[in-house]
Amino acid sequence: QQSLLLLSDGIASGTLLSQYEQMYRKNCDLSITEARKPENASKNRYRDISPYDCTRVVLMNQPDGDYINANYVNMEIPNGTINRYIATQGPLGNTVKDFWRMVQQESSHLIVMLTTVMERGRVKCHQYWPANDEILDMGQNFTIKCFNEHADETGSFVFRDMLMSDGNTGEKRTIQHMQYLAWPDHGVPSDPKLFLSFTEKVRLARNTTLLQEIEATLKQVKLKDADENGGLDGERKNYENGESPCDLPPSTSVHQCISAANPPIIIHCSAGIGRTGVLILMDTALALMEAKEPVYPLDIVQTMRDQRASMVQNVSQYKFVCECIIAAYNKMLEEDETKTSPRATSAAGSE
Ligand code: PTR
Ligand code: PTR
Repeated sequence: QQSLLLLSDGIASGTLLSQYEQMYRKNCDLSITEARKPENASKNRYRDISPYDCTRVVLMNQPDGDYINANYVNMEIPNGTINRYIATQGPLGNTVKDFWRMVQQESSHLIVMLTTVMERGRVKCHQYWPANDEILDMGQNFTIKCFNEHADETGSFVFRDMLMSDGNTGEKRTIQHMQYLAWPDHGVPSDPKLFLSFTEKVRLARNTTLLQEIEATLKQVKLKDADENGGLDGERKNYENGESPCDLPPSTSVHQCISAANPPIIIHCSAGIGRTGVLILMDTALALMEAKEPVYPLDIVQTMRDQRASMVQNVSQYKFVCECIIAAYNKMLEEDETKTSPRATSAAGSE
């Protein structure tokens, strides 16, 4: 692919990196006012990392205000897919409940954590989940249980399942939690292969939960359809009236329904810009490659920075992802070759 050749040339000559350094960190046309209100000061982990107003996640029905340091980041792939994420800071002790309410509100099934709780003696993120087999009680009948905690074979990642229960609505939901352990802030992962394998695990988890979500929504549509005996036309009418096709609250709009079937992945590190940006960039590049579309990392970074400032924090992180993109492309080519010429391989083997 032309764009990938340009990419390796750009890295070699240094032009790509100087272009990265010239790019704005923050889009100055987008306002940041909510984050700076005095009542929200204690909800920000870092004074210099704030969400734009236009893409911030607005918490609904929360007694302590609607603010959380989080932005929606939507990445459109020309084949029609929209990969949805929420990029957010590592929760603080006083924002744990806000964080979980956000997970609930956004119908998210997947949380990706790219930091540890402590790094070099400094707190990077509050431990916002309970220990394995324990329950975190946040009051008002709202609890999180953690189970099935296990590390991968290299000890670089930890996976957990969380059961969220809201006694007031009766909602119970399992959420996957995937944590990358060996990746300090301002830095890059020690091993590109491990980073690629983690990104692939995240993609697999998204696809699996997406399929389950669509199946569940379809089942509810069918049940409701049969129940009302209204047929497909009846269903369409309900959509047009802005009614939900599933058992979301009656006020749920069509837009919210679609969002429910394509829920965002919640990604955080400590500030929610550096490592979080790297993962979203990599995931987007892989999706573009699969769709046989050109990959222009700088454009991707700009699209991200128009939704959350400073995404992909420094040039070493940018260079690292560009190299991983090239490695992933070569791997894809190799796999395609073995797929398309199985006879050549077996003939060579039998000679
Ligand atoms: N800049 C941070 C602040 O706004 O408080 C402080 C800070 C400094 C946080 C450095 C993290 C830092 O990273 P490291 O732990 O790698 O020095
Ligand atoms: N004020 C902090 C600093 O500049 O050090 C903010 C900060 C902290 C920025 C961590 C980025 C950080 O990395 P990450 O987004 O990967 O957690």
